[in-house]
Amino acid sequence: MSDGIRCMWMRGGTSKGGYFLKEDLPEDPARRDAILLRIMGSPDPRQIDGMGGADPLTSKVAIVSKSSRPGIDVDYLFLQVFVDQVLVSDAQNCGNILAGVGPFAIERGLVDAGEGTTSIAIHMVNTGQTTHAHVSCQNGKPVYTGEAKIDGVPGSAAAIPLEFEETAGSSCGALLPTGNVQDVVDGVPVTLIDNGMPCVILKAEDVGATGYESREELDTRDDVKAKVEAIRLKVGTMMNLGDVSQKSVPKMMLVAPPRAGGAISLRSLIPHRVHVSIGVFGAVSVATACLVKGSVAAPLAHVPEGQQLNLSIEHASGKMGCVVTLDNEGEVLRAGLLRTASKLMDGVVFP
Ligand code: NQM
Repeated sequence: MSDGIRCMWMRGGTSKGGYFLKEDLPEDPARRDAILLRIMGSPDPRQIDGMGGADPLTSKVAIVSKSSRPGIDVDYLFLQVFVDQVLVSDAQNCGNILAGVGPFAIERGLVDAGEGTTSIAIHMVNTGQTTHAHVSCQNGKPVYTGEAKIDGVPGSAAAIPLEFEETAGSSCGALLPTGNVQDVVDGVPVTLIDNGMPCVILKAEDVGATGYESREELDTRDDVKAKVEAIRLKVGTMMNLGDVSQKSVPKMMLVAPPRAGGAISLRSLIPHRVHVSIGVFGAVSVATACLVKGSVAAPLAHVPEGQQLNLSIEHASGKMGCVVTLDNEGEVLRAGLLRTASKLMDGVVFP
């Protein structure tokens, strides 16, 4: 058995995973990924011989290092370790795991914590954008306890506001990669959009769903999933993502009119399991779609007036509030939202 690898297990938003310093893992991506698969216990639907929680939302990895980029504190690479395939993908960002990156960077001494709030500039290696994370600190350490509640996580914790800029076209090269507000695929109108996460917006009713199902209910709907996957495989190249059969993007966003006071109702496939809530950049992309005139989402959405909008996405376990700032032309300039994180374990993992 090896001497093990130093890591911290953390909850970031509504996800959970292993946080590593870059220097603690092999440089070579193939060797690194083989180790991460063993750490998670993949491929195995139960991940019984590893740390993964048998769910894509709990089989995630953050690799963090001090940044040499001007004005940036740390670089963050996100890796999705597939549960039941020999696959580790860097083809997407994760804004939930991102919530733990600031506290982890402080814990490992990559960033000096001030008293009160420490603001950390994080370069997201997967897509090249920057996030500013605001972490509460005391005596040089992150504070995890607090009053902030996020749907999908029991109890409360310290708030970690995240602010994003210039996320449009993060992976697809443009906010609307086909240049159209709507395309039609397999007879279904779709909006292909990327404001931090490549997403396909479609009406739930167009694929035989309601958009109000529970996660468990929708997860058993093989008929819906087959239609959605057929569309996903076709739009990969249209979204400049190439062959997406082995990728965790694009995310499939089934929308319906809101019915709990939010802007829109959503069930998301990420892409083969139903999300228990919604991803962070997924939420930013859906909120943006609600604001794009002529999109599939716009006629269903309830959007408030103003230049700074609080758009709340209704999902399978509550709501995710997304604060969007528009420029004078009504285009999304900035987005931000609130997450929390927990430190669960700090130690050594044996692959
Ligand atoms: O969209 C799930 C999550 C995510 C990704 C997924 C995420 C995001 O909830 O930024 O956070 O869509 O795979 O962790």
